[in-house]
Amino acid sequence: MYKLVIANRNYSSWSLRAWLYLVESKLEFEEIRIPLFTNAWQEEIARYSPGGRVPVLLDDGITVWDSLAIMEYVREQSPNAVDWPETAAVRAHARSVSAEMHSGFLALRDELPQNLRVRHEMDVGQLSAACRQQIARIDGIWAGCRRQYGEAGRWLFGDFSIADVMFAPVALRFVTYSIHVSGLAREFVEAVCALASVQQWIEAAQTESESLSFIDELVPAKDSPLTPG
Ligand SMILES: N[C@@H](CCC(=O)N[C@@H](CS)C(=O)NCC(=O)O)C(=O)O
Repeated sequence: MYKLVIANRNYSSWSLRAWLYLVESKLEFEEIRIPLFTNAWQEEIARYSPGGRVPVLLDDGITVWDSLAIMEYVREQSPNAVDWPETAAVRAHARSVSAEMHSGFLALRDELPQNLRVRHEMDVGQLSAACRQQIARIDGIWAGCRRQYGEAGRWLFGDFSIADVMFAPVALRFVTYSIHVSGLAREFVEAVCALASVQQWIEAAQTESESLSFIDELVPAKDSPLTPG
């Protein structure tokens, strides 16, 4: 059985992606949870991954780290796992926006960190220009996908795909910080929030006792010690 190493549900968006992928793929796995940035964090995570970050997937002597590598590995192993869209052109589109998410939106990730337990009326004017531009870009990606593929289903590319997993935590950040998106983009936020697995993750996040003050108090990113992502 797979083992998945994750961090705090409340704060760790990359953990959420790998977990959501396995759950929506209906695969069984055991969870190993290591809270971020405790005294034991570095020593604990080093036991599982040379990269020192979560998520990490352990499969019978094989270690896979990094969310996208985990999803690619699992989809190769399991024919029924959540996949990319079927058509080459749509798949290329889904891969492009997913790669854009995986490697980008750094200002947004810094300034609007995942914090599922709270609601914060963010004054968008206080965000950096880069962050505001990234919010607009994400709105454009989601709205564009819904416009193009909305008739095929409720997700970005019709059926639920790896692209939805990549963007799901961003939808939740927009809820946490009351970030407004356009009507079509809103459909994606609503679809993510309605997912039973996402609700299950959020409920579990609410029972966690750890608190990362630099996120809870919204300390500017340059002053925060490490990046929960
Ligand atoms: N590109 C990685 C990012 C993983 C990542 O940044 N994880 C954060 C938690 S959400 C982490 O482990 N941070 C620990 C640290 O910065 O030391 C992925 O896709 O898995």
